[in-house]
Amino acid sequence: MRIEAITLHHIDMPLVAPFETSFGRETHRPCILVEMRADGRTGWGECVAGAGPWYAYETIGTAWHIIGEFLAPMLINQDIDSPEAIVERFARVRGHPMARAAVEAAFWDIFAQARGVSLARLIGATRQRVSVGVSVGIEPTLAAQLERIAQFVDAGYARIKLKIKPGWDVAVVRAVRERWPDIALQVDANSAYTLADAPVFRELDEMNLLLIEQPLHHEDIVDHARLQSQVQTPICLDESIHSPDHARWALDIDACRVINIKIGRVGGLTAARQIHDLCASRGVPVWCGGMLETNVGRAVNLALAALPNFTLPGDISASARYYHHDIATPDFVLNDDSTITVPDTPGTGVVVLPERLRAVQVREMTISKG
Ligand code: OSB
Ligand code: MG
Repeated sequence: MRIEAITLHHIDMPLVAPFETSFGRETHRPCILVEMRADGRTGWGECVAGAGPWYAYETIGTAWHIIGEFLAPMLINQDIDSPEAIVERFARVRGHPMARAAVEAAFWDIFAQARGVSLARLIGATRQRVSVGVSVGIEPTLAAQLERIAQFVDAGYARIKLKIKPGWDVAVVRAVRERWPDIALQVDANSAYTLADAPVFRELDEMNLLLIEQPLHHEDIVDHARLQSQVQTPICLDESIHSPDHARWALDIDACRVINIKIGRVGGLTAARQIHDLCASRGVPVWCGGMLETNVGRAVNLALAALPNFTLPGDISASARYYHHDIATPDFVLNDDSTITVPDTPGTGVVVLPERLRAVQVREMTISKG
């Protein structure tokens, strides 16, 4: 397939409700959509880099630069016949996984369309519906936090993830456990603690949590291994895992017993699938993380989460939990059994709506030959 043009769309989407983590509070989510044209087909990929370098060092600005100046020019007017060929061409790029992943995703969309199959089927998905939960942001008061969780439980989410930070942890989790003694519950610290906080995690260890996500430094695996040796609850790494090698290193030293796989953070769907396979071979469960994606990114997350070793519920909530008017259709809805149905039409299974896109677009740039 000859890649003719790549257009970047920087958009800014107002969230249905503010989302607060240990690194900050967000009311809007900007992202870059990558539109790729090849052989008369159009594929779309979503870049999950944020407004600022808080969750990761990549931002809208760095991704715009890296895709526009380096990644897109490596592909324009080239014959690319598989996603692996893209991975090979990008292999000499250090870092910038979110930028690489977005371009690779756009190609996967075209590649699946050309074969007339859904992305999920193409990558080896084994289920039609995937179990999902909801990642609940930090609220200003405990009462508001409990109310917010109650809304999601009432909406049918069977797994709740609480964001924690120093001063907003044990007491909050205890209150949630008292109100919902049996609900599947996990916490995510987004790197807000150090090993000196081990006593906090020993207390959380008594609260029947599915896992404790990324308690320590975003680049650390050594201290995570030390903490894992002190608690029974599985530690799950998010921020620390940027590639299949990172996953292997972390598992080799027992730094975690679960991995949150995010396609953007690990540099693409190919790498995400490799981490899935590695974890499966070692009996380590994985789940699909989320980055408040639009339906473009969510569709790819659903295809990934349909692979067999995604045995824990993903952070893939219904479209309406994020945006009033998504830029792509159809919207994803929550089924009665806290699952979301995996798209089964050719490609990623979603279609971008040009007028919706225009309404939220900040800037646009096309890279093409001549
Ligand atoms: O740590 O998993 C995280 C959103 C932005 C950045 C980091 C994280 C998150 C989430 C949101 O938890 C999950 C979702 O998309 O529903
Ligand atoms: Mg996380």
